[in-house]
Amino acid sequence: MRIVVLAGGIGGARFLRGLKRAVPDADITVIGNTGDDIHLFGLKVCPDLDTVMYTLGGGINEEQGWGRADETFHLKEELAAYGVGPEWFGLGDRDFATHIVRTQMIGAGYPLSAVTQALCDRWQPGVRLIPMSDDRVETHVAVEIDGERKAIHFQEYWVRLRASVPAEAIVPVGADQAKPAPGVLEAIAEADVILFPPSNPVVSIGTILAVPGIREAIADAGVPVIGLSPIVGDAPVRGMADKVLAAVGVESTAPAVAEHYGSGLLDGWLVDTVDAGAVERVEAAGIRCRAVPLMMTDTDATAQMAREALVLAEEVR
Ligand code: GDP
Ligand code: FO1
Ligand code: CA
Repeated sequence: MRIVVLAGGIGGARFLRGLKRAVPDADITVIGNTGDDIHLFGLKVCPDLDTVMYTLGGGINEEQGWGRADETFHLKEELAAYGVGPEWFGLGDRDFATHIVRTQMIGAGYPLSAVTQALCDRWQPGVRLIPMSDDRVETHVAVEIDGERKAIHFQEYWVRLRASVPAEAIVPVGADQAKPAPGVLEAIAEADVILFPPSNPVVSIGTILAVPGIREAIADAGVPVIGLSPIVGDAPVRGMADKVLAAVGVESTAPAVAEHYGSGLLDGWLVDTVDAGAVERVEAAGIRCRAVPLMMTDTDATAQMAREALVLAEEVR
């Protein structure tokens, strides 16, 4: 079975670990979000691609959900001693190596998709990980600080400000000019099923869908498209998705996120059992819906979520 998954960072990566356990023989292609990417200290950092690669490759810091296990921060401390920041973004020594290799290869002329493949040669994530685009896309957030409206990088909004001010708009800068990376449209066209894991609907999956051609390819693929809600009991399970959903005028509830994707894109939607009361509303929007446990407490529980998604796919096929 050929499965295509659109993934952000932690939510996408943890779901993929469960999916791999549920269907060990599946051919899984992951289309990764690169809107979170940031250039720091002259290096290109791709948080969501790295979170997927490290999580599936066994190198992730499990408690944190991002960055490397067994990490140290000597390099960051030495840079800070020179007064060189930003101090608010925690790049560790082990993680730095990934960004150095990536930046060096890009400087040598390799596209990000080829670089990602080379990095995955080491980590062996057991899926084909492709960035959504080789072109630079950077999510910016419009905020008002001290009466002044400005656009800041998504990481500054998320990590430095902890989403503490309202997001007035989310702009995937460069997305309109970006082309899907090689293999993205082909994987979608050849898929047997397409899954939206419980990733952020705005700044993870929304950014991938903003690359011209990807949304259309998914809608035209003619195979089941099934999503799993990242919102449980009217709040994100983790992170601050409510802040970015508000910016696009979507309430933080499981049915509202399904309606935001819409029946033109989604065929099926899984909500958590605590949101069972929302099933009817989702089905009224033309999207088949089931309520099942959606907490990724461990890989077995997550594998069960993946199985439920595949069962729903067969129901709508
Ligand atoms: P990020 O790029 O690291 O923010 O990760 P993603 O975009 O892939 O996923 C973030 C989303 O995962 C958040 O909106 C969370 O609500 C959601 N999430 C995290 N853990 C769980 C879980 O156990 N169950 C569900 N349903 N959603 C989760
Ligand atoms: N998230 C944080 O909350 N604080 C950090 O200092 C931080 C550093 C970091 C370094 C590398 C990396 O791959 C991810 C990192 N993240 C950090 C996570 C990440 O930037 C965000 O959680 C996601 O991009 C949100 O979607
Ligand atoms: Ca992310």
